[in-house]
Amino acid sequence: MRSVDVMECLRWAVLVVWMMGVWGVGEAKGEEAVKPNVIVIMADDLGYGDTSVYGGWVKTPHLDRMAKEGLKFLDFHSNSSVCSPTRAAFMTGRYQQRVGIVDVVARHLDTPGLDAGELTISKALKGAGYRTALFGKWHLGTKAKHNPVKHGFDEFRGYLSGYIDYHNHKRSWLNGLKVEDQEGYSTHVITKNAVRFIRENKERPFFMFVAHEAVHLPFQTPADTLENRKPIPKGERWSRKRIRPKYKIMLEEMDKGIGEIMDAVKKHGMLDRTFVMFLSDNGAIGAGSNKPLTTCLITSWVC
Ligand SMILES: [Ca+2]
Repeated sequence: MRSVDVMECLRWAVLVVWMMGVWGVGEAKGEEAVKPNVIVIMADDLGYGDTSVYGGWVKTPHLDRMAKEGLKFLDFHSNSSVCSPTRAAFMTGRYQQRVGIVDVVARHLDTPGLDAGELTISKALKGAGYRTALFGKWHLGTKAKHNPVKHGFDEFRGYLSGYIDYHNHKRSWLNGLKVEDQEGYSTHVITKNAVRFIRENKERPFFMFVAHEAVHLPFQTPADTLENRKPIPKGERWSRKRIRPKYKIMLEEMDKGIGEIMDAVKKHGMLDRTFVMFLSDNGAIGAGSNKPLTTCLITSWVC
């Protein structure tokens, strides 16, 4: 692919995904100047009013730093109020209805996955010589024909469904097409994969989609291992008092991971040739805050 086409791909992606910050955009010398690395970090169900970037109730120093040193967007609109359509639009650069993903991909909704014939940003960048990877959530189909490796990702470590247990994912964590678990708290596992991928690809352009599980339910912190869990008293499962402190820790853990990713970019000398973008796929539910917007996940009413 010609260099001008590479930039077209990037512009296409930027228009779709930029929401909270861009950091590390600059000029580089030689061939790398026209093939910058692209890292897209997507939170799941994070509210507009959750992070300190937007004056929210949880301190997120690493996101704050991204915004301070990069750009903060105040009028970005996600493509949908639920997971799969937003991801379909991001991956293809098209309205989600045009690729048949009008609702979350779920068995009971009889929704299809993303057809392997669609042109995706990962395919386009792979065709341009990029190494491509997805770590974390896919939610665009559970069949092999819908798998990220069929959509231009050289590497996929993560899960195909809407969410998993943060600690127990033996049956749902994949390496490409195969079930192959990586033990640990999913937010940490996703970050470790991302940092490792940056290290392994420091000599070549890459596109990495870091699709975090955080802060989607179930509300589980690193301390909520299987061994540590206690029965939840009746009526408290959705108690804001119970889940809000957990949500806060989940967001803080993701923010720490973003700091580790940024540190890796810096450590390997990529600051001047790496786009890093952060966004949420839609708004928050009960535990989070969407202020000053009204309503939440699942609804499209924003004023
Ligand atoms: Ca979501």
